[in-house]
Amino acid sequence: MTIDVVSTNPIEGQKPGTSGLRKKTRVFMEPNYLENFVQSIFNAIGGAEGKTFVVGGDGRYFNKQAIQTILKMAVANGVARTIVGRNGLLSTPAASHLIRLNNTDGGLILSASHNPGGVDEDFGLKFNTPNGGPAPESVTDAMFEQTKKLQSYSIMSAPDVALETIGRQALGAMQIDIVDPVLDYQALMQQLFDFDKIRALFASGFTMRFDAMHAVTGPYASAILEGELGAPDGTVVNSVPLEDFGGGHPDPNPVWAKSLMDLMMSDAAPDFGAASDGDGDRNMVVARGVYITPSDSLAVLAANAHLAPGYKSGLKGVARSMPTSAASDRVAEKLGIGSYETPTGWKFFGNLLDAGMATICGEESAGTGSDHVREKDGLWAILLWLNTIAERQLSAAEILHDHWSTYGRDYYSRHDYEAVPADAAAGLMKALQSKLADLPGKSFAGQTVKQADEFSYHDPVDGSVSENQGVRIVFENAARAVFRLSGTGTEGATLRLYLEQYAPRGTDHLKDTQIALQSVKDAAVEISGLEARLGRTEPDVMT
Ligand code: VG1
Ligand code: CO
Repeated sequence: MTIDVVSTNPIEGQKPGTSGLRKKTRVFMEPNYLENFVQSIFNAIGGAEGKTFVVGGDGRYFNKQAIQTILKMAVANGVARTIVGRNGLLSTPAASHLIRLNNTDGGLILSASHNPGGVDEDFGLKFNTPNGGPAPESVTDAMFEQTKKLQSYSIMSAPDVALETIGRQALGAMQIDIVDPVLDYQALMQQLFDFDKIRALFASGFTMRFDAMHAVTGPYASAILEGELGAPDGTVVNSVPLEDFGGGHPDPNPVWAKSLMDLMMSDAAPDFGAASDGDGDRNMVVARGVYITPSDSLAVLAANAHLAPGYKSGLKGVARSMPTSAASDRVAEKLGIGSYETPTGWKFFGNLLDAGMATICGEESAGTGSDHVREKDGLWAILLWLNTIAERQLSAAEILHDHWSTYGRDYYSRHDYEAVPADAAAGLMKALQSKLADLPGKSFAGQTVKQADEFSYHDPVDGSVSENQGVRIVFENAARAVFRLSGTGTEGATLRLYLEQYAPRGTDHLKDTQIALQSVKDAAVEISGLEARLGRTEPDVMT
């Protein structure tokens, strides 16, 4: 029986951010809240009648209940077929792949990514379009408009679907296919990489630790690294997805993956370390004794991708988000291919990938990926590193040092000031914006401003314009500071300060990162009046 619920609690004005709608779990659990957003999605894409969608999430608290609601709403909205990961699990890149592989009309992905999970933590939902990528702004704007005028939603009252049983079942007139979350994704990785070479690498005694952070990539990493590639049992740790990710933030960075970092910096370090986030789209890679920044990882992967079978004909172009360092631009220049600078958020890479202008994309926030799907892909990046190590027969640290001696080093760090009052953060940005024109030529903490502006993106494919994408301050000596407000936080505001200093070929590449960035940080803090405005002297997280 389908019922139309008159919504007594419309989610008026809930705007999807960098990566869908993210809120406290309890907000999503409020009566009608999730339902209203799902109905807004269906309405915003011209209805769901006769369509096929992929549905799955990162397994966090409320994942399964939310999927039951989505399935009952899907059938009430006339959806013909849904493809659902067993037990409601799908990593974001695996969901993107299934959307493409099955020529579907898109997918609903349940995740708050790197944010913690649990009843008092975070939840999220986003819609991906038929190309497998996050909905572009035109679509998320349409969802937002729907949230403002929605009066009711449709849902079927029915018993819960058996999410644990692989195979086909029916819910009313809708077909539901429960699939193994790993199989198709694993087959795709096998096409892209030389599994025989990587298997031989492990067989020769190469050691690795992969920290799944109790999140969704555990089953993927266990099946691929230990099952298929012969890495010793125990290579993958924290491999069982938990609803609260074991109480941590499933954010693969030196702060939240500290035990992996400590191991990699110790005498007991294996040859290679890696981790991925809640929904499996981010990655951290660590060489023995050296943390590899995501910006450097993107550049190294772009420079070496042709060594893997899936990329042997070379890259068409490399794209990075604006706050990501210029390291990948240097590689694109040397390769003579296009390089693109987009706003933060994977959705902006979609058009470049679809148009065949870029093959590899990356963000400073530990996201790297390629045109194999339309999301960033943590395990993909780790496998490309392994393929590179196996081909070049060098350690990860040797590959990194060789990269720096070829291209120079872009020292890089992001400083996050979390949960600051939203008005203080907005005030800081506003004050900065109003003084940008006066900055060039002035000196702060020994750094002279060369150029200061606010980034706006003109999509070269569809001509759309995205304004207010962060403030950039470029200094005379190849340094840069970027200020941006996070679009994924759920508490107050998070100010991100991105710092970068280039050290050309032949100069010292072995400085401590924070020391190398001290003067650009001091200049950025002085220009923005950050300490007085936010009442903070130190960031909460430095990555
Ligand atoms: C952050 C990152 C951004 C990333 C986004 C989603 O956004 O900075 O690079 O695309 O998270 O990542 P923000 O607006 O908080 O800076 V995740 O792994 O959703 O999927
Ligand atoms: Co993620």
